Amino acid sequence: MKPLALLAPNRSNKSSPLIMAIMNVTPDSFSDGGKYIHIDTALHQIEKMISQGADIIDIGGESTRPGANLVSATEEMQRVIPLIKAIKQRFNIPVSIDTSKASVMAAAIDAEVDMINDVRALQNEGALAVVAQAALPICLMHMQGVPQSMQNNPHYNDVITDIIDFFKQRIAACSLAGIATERLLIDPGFGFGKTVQQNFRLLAQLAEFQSFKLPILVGLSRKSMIGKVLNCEVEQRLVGSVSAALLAAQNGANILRVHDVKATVEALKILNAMITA
Ligand code: 7PJ
Repeated sequence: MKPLALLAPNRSNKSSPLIMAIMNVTPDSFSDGGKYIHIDTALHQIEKMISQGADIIDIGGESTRPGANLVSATEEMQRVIPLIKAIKQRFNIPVSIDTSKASVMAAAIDAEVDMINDVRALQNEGALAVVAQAALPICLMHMQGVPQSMQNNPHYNDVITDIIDFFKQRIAACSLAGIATERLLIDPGFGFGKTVQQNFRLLAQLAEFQSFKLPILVGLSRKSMIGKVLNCEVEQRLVGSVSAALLAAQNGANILRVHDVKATVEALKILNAMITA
């Protein structure tokens, strides 16, 4: 297995970002809702993404798109835990669990997940304690508000400094709970309570988050900030997504969370060819 030491903060910025491939097992995901709820279909897609160059598979069982329905812990577990086990059995690739629920995190840890990806940055009840008991990397993502209403009227004094302040607070909370800072990754949370302009400002100034000396993860793939600029639906956002991923890579992203692995890997090869020349 590729060690998650790959995520270590001392990876040079010039080395290519890792590809985190998205596997949503939700009936209502915004871009591939319902496509992968059957385990065999999901495993087939995962095998394909691995062959295309995915470094990590991110499994999500709760849709966090704007206005999405809430899902119970039991249902979320039924969606994700068998799949995590099946991937660990068949493939040699780190698996990340995209969840905010402490009980789902605990079950995923039992199923030998390699990383936790929390869009609520361990603010849900019990999450800090569960993660403190494990020794895995954990991604803290910024979100303003809650998915049901986060896009209604996002407001910041300054989107960059407000999010930097949020990370300072969450890193301190983790530290207090016994989670070593070296285990943390940060993600500004594109599309989570941000206007299109705020999202693009985050992309332009992504390098400011390097001040934490933690790996930076970004998810831009097929998001509405791309659809708004291109005026296109979710299935027409490939070129926009890859372009945005490339800009993020140039601006300091260490992990790119994407749907389209092959296209993103090819784009990164071009960037790398330029950098190494
Ligand atoms: C993100 C995520 C993201 C991290 C989702 C979607 C919505 N986790 N989970 N960052 N987005 N870390 O894929 O559009 O941006 S779900």
